[in-house]
Amino acid sequence: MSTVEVPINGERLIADLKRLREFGACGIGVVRTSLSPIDVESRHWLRGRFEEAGLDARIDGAGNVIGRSRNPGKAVLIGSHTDTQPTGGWLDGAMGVIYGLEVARALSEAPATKDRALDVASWLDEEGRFFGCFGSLSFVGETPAHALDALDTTDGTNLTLGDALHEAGLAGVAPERLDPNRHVAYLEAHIEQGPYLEEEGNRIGVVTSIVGARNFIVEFEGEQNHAGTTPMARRRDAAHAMVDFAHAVYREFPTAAGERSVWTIGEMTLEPNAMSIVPGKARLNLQFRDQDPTVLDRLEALSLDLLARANAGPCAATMRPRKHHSIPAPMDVNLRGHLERAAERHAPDQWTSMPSAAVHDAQILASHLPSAMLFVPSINGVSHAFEEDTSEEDIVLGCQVLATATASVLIATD
Ligand code: HGY
Ligand code: MN
Ligand code: MN
Repeated sequence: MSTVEVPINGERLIADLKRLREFGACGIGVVRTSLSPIDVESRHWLRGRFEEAGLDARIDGAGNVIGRSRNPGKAVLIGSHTDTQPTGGWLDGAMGVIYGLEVARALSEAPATKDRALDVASWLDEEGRFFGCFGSLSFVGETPAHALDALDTTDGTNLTLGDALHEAGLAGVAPERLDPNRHVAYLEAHIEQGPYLEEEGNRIGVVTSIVGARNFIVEFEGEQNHAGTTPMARRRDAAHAMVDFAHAVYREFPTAAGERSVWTIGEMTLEPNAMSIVPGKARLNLQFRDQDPTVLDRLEALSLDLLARANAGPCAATMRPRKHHSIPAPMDVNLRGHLERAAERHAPDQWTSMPSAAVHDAQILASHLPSAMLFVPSINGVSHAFEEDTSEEDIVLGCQVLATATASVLIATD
């Protein structure tokens, strides 16, 4: 393991993180959904910061902010995302991008690494306002064609991604692509977004594998009618059908689930959603995740079985896949070693290896490039909520571990 010193500047790191937080600040949280006006504004700011750090920076046709080192030779790529959930926290994604910026500066300031190449990226739409991981999928050449025209935003603004890119002035702008002759590794740092690091007294997590996640829209169609005059036996109540289906999911998924499977019904809507009207239509979003694709297949098969049972009732039920279905991805063992040694150096006995129960752009890159991730603790394990937070000490420590590991990976390319 290289023992080069690549000191980061913690104050500079925190200052940039807090400046980014101001784009879409909402109390202690952030609302900066991909390609919203404030997100576009933040991307131009970020591009400027990349340039000031000596990177050749641009916003590409997929909305990615890419900073490319001007140094020749093999490059490590560090990235994450700066778009947020409809009600998000200030660190989810943003921390990993600003880490990349700070590591690029630290490498350029250290004699042993000033001629090394580090590229930095903010991937568009990891959070799936439009699709999910759209920017990183574009970068690896897997742009999902139907994502551009889909009308299915998570924040109810109903705009297609194509229109949003056009409004951001990015229509026709060339996308950046992974360069297999240049990029040798991808590293991503992220908040854990869960409770384990904090509960176990660890300050760094080295990710072993990233979960796969699937989303389905399940729709129920009955008959809208009067809530008073329609006898119970004659109703085709879409709400009743949806609630029965949801109840069956919670009752039967444990029979098909793995040890760490999770499933969530995070969206439910009724039409016309009026107190004296029997709903004619209802729809829910069913999401489930696991590290094992065969478990995901089992849960999907069970969902279809529950759908068939719903169709035996008075309402018609349909189920269709929604947005990006992420594939479980093991992290590169060699890169994990660099992260583990750096963690032991800066946080001896306060680090652990662990799976990621959240989806990340790293699982997109992992199909094309050796990839690895590190986590820092989330206070109270909270994320995808305004209360999301991490101590400044842990934020700075995580960045130093990443800088040391990045230097070690770069030197190992000799
Ligand atoms: O949902 C996820 O796992 C990610 O934070 N988008
Ligand atoms: Mn994230
Ligand atoms: Mn997220």
